[in-house]
Amino acid sequence: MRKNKQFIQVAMIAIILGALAAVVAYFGDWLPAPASREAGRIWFVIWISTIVSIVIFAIVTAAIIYAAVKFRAAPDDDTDGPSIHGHSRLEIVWTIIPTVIVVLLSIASAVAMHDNGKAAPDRIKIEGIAQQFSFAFKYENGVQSGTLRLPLKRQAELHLTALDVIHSFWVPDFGQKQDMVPGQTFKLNVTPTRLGTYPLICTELCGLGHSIMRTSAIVMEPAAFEKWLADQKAALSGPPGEAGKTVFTNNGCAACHAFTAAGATGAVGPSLDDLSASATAAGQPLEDFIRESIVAPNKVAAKGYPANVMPQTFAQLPEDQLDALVTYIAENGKGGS
Ligand code: HEC
Ligand SMILES: [Cu+2]
Repeated sequence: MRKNKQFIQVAMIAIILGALAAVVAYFGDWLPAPASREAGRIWFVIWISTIVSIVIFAIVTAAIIYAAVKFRAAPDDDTDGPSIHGHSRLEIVWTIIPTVIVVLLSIASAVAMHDNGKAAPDRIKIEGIAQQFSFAFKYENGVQSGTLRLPLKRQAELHLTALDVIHSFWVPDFGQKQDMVPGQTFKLNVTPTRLGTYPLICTELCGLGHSIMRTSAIVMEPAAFEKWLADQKAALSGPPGEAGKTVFTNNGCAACHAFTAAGATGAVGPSLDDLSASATAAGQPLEDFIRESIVAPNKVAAKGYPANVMPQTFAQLPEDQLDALVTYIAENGKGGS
């Protein structure tokens, strides 16, 4: 009888604690709402483990609180407690329960990982290249962009690699992290389920500029995505001025440079409006100077500006895009007009 009453009291405490923890877990703003199918599966596993954790937390903490209050020794009680030796049934129970839990969690994770790794027949392939301190994304038609654009509800198979040190691809709303390792290419599937612009960040400490290594993943309506891709392609094969402007915009130059022709006002790097003086100082023809500044930005750092800030990924640009970019900047960055 006494035991029954104790059990009910512990159970009451456990239910109260469990309810409190569940409220904190459910109403706390812990995770972004999943924006991809893959994230949905990962969230499912996270919720299973959260529920298991809450149950264990409630039972263990209830037992501790009950014991601390109920069995507290009186201030003047110096006697030893009863000497207890083993309890086989208890030991079997506390071995079997965790084993079952761990096996169930492994199965749930394995199913989620397997489903997330499955290739859809209509997937698009996108190459992702990381370098200190920027990302570049290349599409199958040759377009390269500093932001990742994805069509809604269609699987994108990202082929991720790095050029210098280890970086890591992370869009919190997509749930997955994937290391980007020089010399290796890893695949990652993303099937976006929500339109929007999501932060895309490097989540592997990769050097001094690690904290600025971020861009966006933009999920678009499929038709708008196809149009964007085709427009980029068309602009790239159009007159050099237009092609160069597209390359300039796609690769995020505007974030760091002021350039009147492109309406850019960035202030991290020097203005590109008047490069003649810099070219003369470097003893190079204007176009050669611009090309070298883009492909090997650290060879000569502009006076008063830090080296290693301008990304080196632009050396990866397809030759025709690089040519168009150089021509475009040379045309509009002579100064003195
Ligand atoms: C993260 C910021 C950043 C981005 C993005 C960036 N740059 Fe730069 N850029 C710099 C900094 C800082 C310098 C000055 C230091 C140096 O020369 O490396 C610079 C220097 C240059 C120079 C030489 C300017 C001079 O006066 O010597 C050119 C040309 C240039 N960038 C073009 C570009 C182009 C084109 C793009 C896009 C494809 C681009 N940059 C993207 C930061 C950036
Ligand atoms: Cu990085």
